[in-house]
Amino acid sequence: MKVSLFIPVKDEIEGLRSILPRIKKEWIHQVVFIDGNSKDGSVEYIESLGYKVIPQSKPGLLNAWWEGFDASTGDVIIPFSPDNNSVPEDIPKLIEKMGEGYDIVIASRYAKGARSEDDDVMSYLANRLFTALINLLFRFHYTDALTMYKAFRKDLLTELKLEEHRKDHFEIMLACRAARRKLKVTEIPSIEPKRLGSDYSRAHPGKFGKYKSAIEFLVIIFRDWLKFK
Ligand SMILES: Nc1nc2c(ncn2[C@@H]2O[C@H](COP(=O)(O)OP(=O)(O)O)[C@@H](O)[C@H]2O)c(=O)[nH]1
Ligand SMILES: [Mg+2]
Repeated sequence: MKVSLFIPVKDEIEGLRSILPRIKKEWIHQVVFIDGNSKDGSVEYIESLGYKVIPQSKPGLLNAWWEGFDASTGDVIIPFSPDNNSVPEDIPKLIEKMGEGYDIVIASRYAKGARSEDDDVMSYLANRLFTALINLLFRFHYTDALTMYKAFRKDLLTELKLEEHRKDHFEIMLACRAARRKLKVTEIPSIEPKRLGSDYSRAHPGKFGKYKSAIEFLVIIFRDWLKFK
């Protein structure tokens, strides 16, 4: 089983310095870095460790995701946040579980024994409520449907027709569609430490960004509930 670790980066020098030395190259087949025009030395630091960095051609985190997936040559993809939200030591645990034949293994922040140290009240409630809504509508058993940190079979991108919706929020669609198809999904408990570095490289800065995402999430959930078979 070949594993591609996909890391989107936008000015994350502080997180990268803490995270990258802890990722063992023998765990994975490939690390794909997609850079959103970092200006804080992130790219230079990554390259100094012998990795290649791909500059993003279209702006925005979603484009970074798809450019990362397109560049991934593994059978399994693990999206990984370099801002300290994803714990590198859980990578081998995700891979081991995938080896047992799962389609998706989620690094859950809300499974027994896990927690998020990065949540505020709003993000905690949003994560729990959206996960509960997806479980209710699609009759599934997620504890964390929204986290980016997980391992999944790359073929799901075509099997679940995700490639046809490159402009839609990826995690929500993957969660809804995997649940609808009753795929083999499991979770491991994974602590989400606090984000390192500045807030401005966040994908959805400010309060308004979060409300906009929440509405987008609802639209996708109900669209897939009605239409995706
Ligand atoms: N390549 C790229 N990376 C981005 C962009 N926006 C955010 N990121 C990275 O995506 C990762 C996840 O974003 P973050 O805001 O922390 O997401 P959250 O933890 O889910 O709120 C961070 O490490 C950012 O550096 C972008 O436009 N391009
Ligand atoms: Mg983050």
